[in-house]
Amino acid sequence: MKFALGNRRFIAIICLSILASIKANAQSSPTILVDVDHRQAISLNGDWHTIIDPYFNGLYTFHHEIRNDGYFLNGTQHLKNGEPLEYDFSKSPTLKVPGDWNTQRELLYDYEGLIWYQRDFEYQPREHHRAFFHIGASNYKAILWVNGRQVCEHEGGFTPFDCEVTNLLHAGTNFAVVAVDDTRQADGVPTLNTDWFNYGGLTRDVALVDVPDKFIDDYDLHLNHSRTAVEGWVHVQDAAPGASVSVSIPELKLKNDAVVGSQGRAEIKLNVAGMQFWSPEQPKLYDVVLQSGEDSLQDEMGFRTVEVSGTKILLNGKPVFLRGISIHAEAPYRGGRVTNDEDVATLLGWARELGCNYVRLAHYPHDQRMTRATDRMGIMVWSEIPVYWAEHFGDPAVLKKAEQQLTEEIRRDRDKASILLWSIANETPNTPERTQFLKTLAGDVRALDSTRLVTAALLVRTEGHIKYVDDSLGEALDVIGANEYIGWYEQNPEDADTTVWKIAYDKPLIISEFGGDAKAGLHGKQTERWTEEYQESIYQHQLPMLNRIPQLRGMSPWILMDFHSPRRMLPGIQDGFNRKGLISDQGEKKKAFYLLQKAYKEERIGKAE
Ligand code: GCB
Repeated sequence: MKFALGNRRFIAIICLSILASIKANAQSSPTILVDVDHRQAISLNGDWHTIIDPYFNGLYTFHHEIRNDGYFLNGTQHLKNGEPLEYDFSKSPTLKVPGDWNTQRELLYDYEGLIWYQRDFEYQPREHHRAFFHIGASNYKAILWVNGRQVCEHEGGFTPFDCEVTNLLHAGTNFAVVAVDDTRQADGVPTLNTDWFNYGGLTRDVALVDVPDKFIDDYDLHLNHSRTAVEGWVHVQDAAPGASVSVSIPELKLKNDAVVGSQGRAEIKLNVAGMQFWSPEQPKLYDVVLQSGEDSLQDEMGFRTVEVSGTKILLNGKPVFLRGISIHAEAPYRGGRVTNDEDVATLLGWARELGCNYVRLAHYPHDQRMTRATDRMGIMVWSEIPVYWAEHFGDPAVLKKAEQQLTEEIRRDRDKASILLWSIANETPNTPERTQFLKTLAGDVRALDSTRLVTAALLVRTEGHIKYVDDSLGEALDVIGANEYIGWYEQNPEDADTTVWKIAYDKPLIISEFGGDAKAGLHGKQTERWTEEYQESIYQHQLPMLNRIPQLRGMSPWILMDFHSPRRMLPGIQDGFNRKGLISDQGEKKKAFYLLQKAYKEERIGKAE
């Protein structure tokens, strides 16, 4: 026995150095391919074999040293040292991808930890083509191996990443293994505590994407400020300076031929006389064709301008008021993460029915299906990264993680006309470190996308009947977002009647949250908490108060639909749900839904200027 242990330790030490060399050879940093869903690809959605591994046995030896013979090898025989193999993917149960694991197996409902995913796939290499493994989102950390070789690692649960696997694939059957770990991290983004459920797994589409040797990996095409031209650039990976790029909009018979400069980018300018600009009233999208050498991409895009003038938000030069609602990426009726077009259609259909022209996609980037749908439907969007509550703002590593997620979000969605606002945080404490951290992010947004507005949902300070919006971050924002809960976490609903707002910034204000819980079907007096009547009374008193704020340019009450949250445990009422939805998770509309609907439809709420 002693010998056996010693032997195993020795093997582990060798393994460690082998793993380090494998890493050095094979591991690449993930990148992001734009428009993956319009590229030639093999979908890897469907059933994946899975192993639940709370002790991380597939990664570490019994002395917690890194294994080189871990589950990622997808072994089928005894290990070389004679040890029996104690796992077998082919006999292990499956989980559906895309999907969170929590709602697929009862046993996994509250599981937080590591789960291994494995599947085989067929592949035929093509000469002068490259293959990228695309993961739409995996919450929270993921490591990918292909044919037993480690490819890349990724952290962050709501943004896509792509890892090149060209040299790791062969003709015929290949296999992929992904280790997904959703353990909450104090230094993660988000951090340990959130008011939403930590759904783990490969929650969005997975695919093997085929691109030519030199391919378009990024672009920024937007309407210029004077609305006379579509401008920007196209980046071609590995293109030689002088390589040609063209961008065309066939419907308008527009085409621009350009050449790649020293940065791998071709500058684009298309004069756009006769273009119909994207707006909620007419969400016109054009087919845009991008071409360079062997590579060509076609996508639908809308073009519009958005800017701030004093306290106004201007869309295509005209003032707009954002009649909105906040939405979590949780599937109606069945719960779990949004994974398909039907979930998206239900949620956005309800927002439409409510009379919204705007949604706040809280508190993290949603599935791209959502932003493609808002583009088509003409619903304006606030998109957010999960910098939420008390992050470790003094830690430069946390800043890096937030910057990475922001970059991934913006690169994925920079071509979506419906997104007007990038939000960099929600309800963070007003400290110097926090402000420094978020000012850096605001600068990053402007460097990545100078055509949109930067916002954040700030906390509001209360003194008696006065509400102050004076968080020092306001300076760095284009649009001020503010959350308040008069009648729920503070005061009574009718205190809104006498509330006075003092806003330290001469900028547009969006009330990014207000509301209160109600259990659908629970009725009583307006003064009884948890009833539909109490929630309705919050809305009744809020709307006139909000209408008295001259610089109010939008609102997104909290929230469209009840959603799972481990913080909400009141038996018989909450039962694990935040019940601030205007609609229950089973689609029942509460009284407050109809009240807000009436106000929105009659345009009794909000002024654009
Ligand atoms: C907030 C948070 C949101 C919560 C909500 C609530 O201020 O931004 O994530 O879910 O309040 O219901 O308490």
